[in-house]
Amino acid sequence: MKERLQQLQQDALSALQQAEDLKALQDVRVEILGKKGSLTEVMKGMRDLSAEERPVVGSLVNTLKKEFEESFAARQLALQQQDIAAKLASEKIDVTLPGRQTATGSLHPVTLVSDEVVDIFNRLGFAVAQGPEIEQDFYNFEALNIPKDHPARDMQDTFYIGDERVLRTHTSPVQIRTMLEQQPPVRIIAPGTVYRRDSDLTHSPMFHQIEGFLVDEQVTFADLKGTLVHFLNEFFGSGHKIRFRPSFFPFTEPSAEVDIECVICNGEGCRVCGKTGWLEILGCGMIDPEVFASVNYDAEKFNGFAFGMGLERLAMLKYGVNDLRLFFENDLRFLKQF
Ligand code: 2NM
Repeated sequence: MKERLQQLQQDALSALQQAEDLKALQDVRVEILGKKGSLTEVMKGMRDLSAEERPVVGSLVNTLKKEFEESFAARQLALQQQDIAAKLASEKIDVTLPGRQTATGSLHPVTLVSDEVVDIFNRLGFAVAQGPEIEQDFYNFEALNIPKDHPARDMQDTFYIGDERVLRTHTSPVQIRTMLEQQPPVRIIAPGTVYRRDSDLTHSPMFHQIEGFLVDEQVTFADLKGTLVHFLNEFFGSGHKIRFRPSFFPFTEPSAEVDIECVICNGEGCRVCGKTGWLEILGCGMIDPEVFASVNYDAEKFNGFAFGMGLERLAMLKYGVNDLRLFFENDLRFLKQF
């Protein structure tokens, strides 16, 4: 009996050692100590033993059982640690690997140029103003001293929405709205999308403008000149000659167009400047008293200047883009370069 038990124990302990995982280990335990386990069967059989044998076998069974439990616990711990080690090894990450690049997108070149122009004028005390793209005839034309028979009002040039409303053809209606809401002194810069019925290699029916104006007492053409020369030196870098040519706009008097020495060929003459050495860059002038009358400003007390320019044109010159259509096609190979 004693030998049989010792053999059983030896087999049980070696089965524990051979169990490869926790499940197999548990199976060994059931085989030995389960309801029909081999040691359990021995304990059941103790009934049939004699009174002298029973305590001897009982004590031996208890010792063996304790030994088995200890062995089991040790093996269990070893297998658990083995599991944790395997898990740690398989889940190991190299924190020094570079992260995955996320696609962040970038700003459109027209936005970049708009932001830069706004920034320059912000530093001069101009605030940004915006207005609707669908505009009433009054704000887009009437208040700007553009008469009823003016060619700019023609169906050929302007997108009409009914009789009274248009897609704004410039951002000047923003200035009218501002003047109707605020008394001088005012300094405003208005970037935005505008629309004209024009579509060819060098014209898009939707494009972008930035216009600005200043109204105060005692504003002179010298203030206009100083402001715009400062702007052009900031935007294109100083060192380019700048000239003011007389011009005409219904909403300014006197009016001028401003040219800058070609920033591509430095005045030598090239394709971009049409061999003239000069680039037309903006329009400007002293705000016409008729405009002040439309917004109920006292033209005897106040005067001011205004200016406007095309953002696509600025972007073409700044970034050396030679085809206007690139700004509207949204080809990522183009946009990714900014
Ligand atoms: C230009 C050229 C000259 C202009 C005038 C006004 C307003 F509303 F104050 F009268 N806003 N913008 C203006 C003047 C715009 O763009 C070529």
